[in-house]
Amino acid sequence: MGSREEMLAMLRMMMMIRNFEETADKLTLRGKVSGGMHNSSGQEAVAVGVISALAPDDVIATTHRSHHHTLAKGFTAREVMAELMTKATGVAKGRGASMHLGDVSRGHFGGNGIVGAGMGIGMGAALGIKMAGDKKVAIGFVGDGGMNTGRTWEAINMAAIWKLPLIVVVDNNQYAVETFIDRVTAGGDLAKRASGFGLPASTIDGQNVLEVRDAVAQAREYALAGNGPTFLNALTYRYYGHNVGEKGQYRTLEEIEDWRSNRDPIDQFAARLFSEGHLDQATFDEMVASVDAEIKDAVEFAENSPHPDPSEVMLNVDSGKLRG
Ligand SMILES: Cc1ncc(C[n+]2csc(CCOP(=O)(O)OP(=O)(O)O)c2C)c(N)n1
Ligand SMILES: [Mg+2]
Repeated sequence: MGSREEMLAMLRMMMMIRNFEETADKLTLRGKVSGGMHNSSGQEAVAVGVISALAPDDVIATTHRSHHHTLAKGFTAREVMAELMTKATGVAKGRGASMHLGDVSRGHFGGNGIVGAGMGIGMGAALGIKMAGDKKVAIGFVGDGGMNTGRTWEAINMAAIWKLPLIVVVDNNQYAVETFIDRVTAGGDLAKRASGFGLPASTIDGQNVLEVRDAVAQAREYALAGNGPTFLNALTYRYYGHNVGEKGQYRTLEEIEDWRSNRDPIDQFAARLFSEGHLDQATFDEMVASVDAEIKDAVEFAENSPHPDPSEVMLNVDSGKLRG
């Protein structure tokens, strides 16, 4: 399972992401976050499970819904919140906002507004890793909606035929805006579809952080041994609408309540840590308070930060080094 410290750090990270998202959601409704955002509440175990199986040098490329991946990758709540408010202290110096969090120099190849494109960039990063002879892997996150776009499968085909160190992670929250996955996915089983490309492919419980971590750890070993990519379809659920302000009337309240009450990734992991004696009430209460303080501090930091100087807007735009 891992050390107690590792387990508590994973739980705290999931709690921090949840608090960040619910806070950012409210700030968006109040007009403080520029251009809206996609809330990842409910999907924390996918992000935290994946990233906790990685080494710091491993890289990720992601989607329009990427706050959870970015925070789990080690970007601070301060710099992510500041980016949401397009402030100069943000992850991308205030040029990217919610959908373009990233910093190549820190192993984050960006969020992406084009469905499926982030995973293609992950494949490119994996090709770069292989050409350089580096011992690391790339994660290509993609949504279930991105499973029905052509570029996804072009990238998977190339990764498979060239044995690239790519791990495809489907952050499968089962909806692409208002469309339930079963209505648009021929053949039904995404892992079966991927296995047609000759790579290991499976569906995992995206609400179980340890199951996600172990599957990625195995895929990572497989890639580092030169065997090529793995495809992981992580089944999860988003609690809110597609983006802030969208009401999500295409889902029943019973369905949302069932996932929240019975399959919440944080509740399930905390319950397990309590029952196995790794967590006590005082430690848990301290974690709640420290996460709360961290997010309040992040909001204050972001609100008090300046917007970028317009004269710097084109600086380093083509170098992939926004902090340069
Ligand atoms: C190529 C392309 N087509 C359509 C859109 C519009 N669009 C934005 S998000 C989205 C749904 C994506 O669903 P999914 O991949 O499941 O990700 P989720 O929002 O559930 O995280 C669509 C169709 C887009 N941004 N890019
Ligand atoms: Mg989806």
